[in-house]
Amino acid sequence: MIMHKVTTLNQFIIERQAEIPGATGEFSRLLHHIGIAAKKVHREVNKAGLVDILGKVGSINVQGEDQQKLDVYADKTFMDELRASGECCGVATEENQDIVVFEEGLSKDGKYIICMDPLDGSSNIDVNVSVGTIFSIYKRISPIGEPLVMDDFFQPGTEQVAAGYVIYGSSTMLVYTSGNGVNGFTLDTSIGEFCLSHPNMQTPESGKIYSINEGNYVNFPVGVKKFIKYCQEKDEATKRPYTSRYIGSLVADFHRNMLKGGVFLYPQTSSHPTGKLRLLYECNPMAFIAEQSGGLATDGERRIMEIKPEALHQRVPLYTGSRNMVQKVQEFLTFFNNI
Ligand code: AHM
Ligand code: MG
Repeated sequence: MIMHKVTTLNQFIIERQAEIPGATGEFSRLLHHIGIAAKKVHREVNKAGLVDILGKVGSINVQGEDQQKLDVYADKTFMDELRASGECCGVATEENQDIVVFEEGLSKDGKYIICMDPLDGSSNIDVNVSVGTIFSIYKRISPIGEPLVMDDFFQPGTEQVAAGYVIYGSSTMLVYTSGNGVNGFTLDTSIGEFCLSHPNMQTPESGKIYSINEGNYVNFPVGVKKFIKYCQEKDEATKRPYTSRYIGSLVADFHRNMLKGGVFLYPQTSSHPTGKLRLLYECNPMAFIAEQSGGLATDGERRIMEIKPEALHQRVPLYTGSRNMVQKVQEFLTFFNNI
């Protein structure tokens, strides 16, 4: 029998602790608790199809508890685990209008804050399509022991200590970076552990996939329209036409492009004049991962991670993926002046 050495997420983060400047066991504990929450959400997401058998949202389950919507469940689960870690003193999530401050116990002295989208693309659950969790970790800048301030959450993405996502797909994976490359862990459900399956992930420099919701075509900036036509033209040297792939679940579209090479575009549209995706919960963490795997992420003008946030739920356009493809989008946008 061949025995493979398996590295679990917990082993890995303890071994890599030294990579984070000034990090002690606190950061490892935080990631450990994120891993636990991800496993709990995985379990519930996988039961989603049984909802008609077990009872619908809003009904009472056999234990007499109210059934929760999965995005509410994910939000509460991550919140509880982050609070339990004792290392995180406040959280901003897509589910909450305002920041949530942990004021009791050990947590109030935690040195990290988290921005996260607990269950991105949750409308896809009803049709059995992959969804994800996206998170971003910062060190607070206000002094420990004093109340958190909004500026703790309004740090540019360049200040991220770590970022990651969990994809609940045909298997569940946790992918994260702490600024020294990107590593992916697949959940082995037989032992209940995330195991290192994709060490040092690299985005191909170029790819053949473009991902965009073309239903919004008429409202796209001219540069994006021209880029789409460029993708569709035949050209042997650049292996065009490219292939269009759009799941409508950011984590799934991003993950596929990262593995295969490609570009993801969410420009401004008439219904979302500054773009749909949120800077704090979606764009910054994905940008950190994109760059750490050799790719790029811009809003068409600026590097995503250099944008100074001005509001918790701020939305920005997002162009991310393989370096050469993002640069090409950028060329089109600049040439056509982002109109
Ligand atoms: P959500 O945070 O409300 O779930 O929306 C975010 C999702 C992303 O996962 C995805 O990339 C995008 O919305 C798809 O939007 P659209 O349906 O407009 O193409
Ligand atoms: Mg979202």
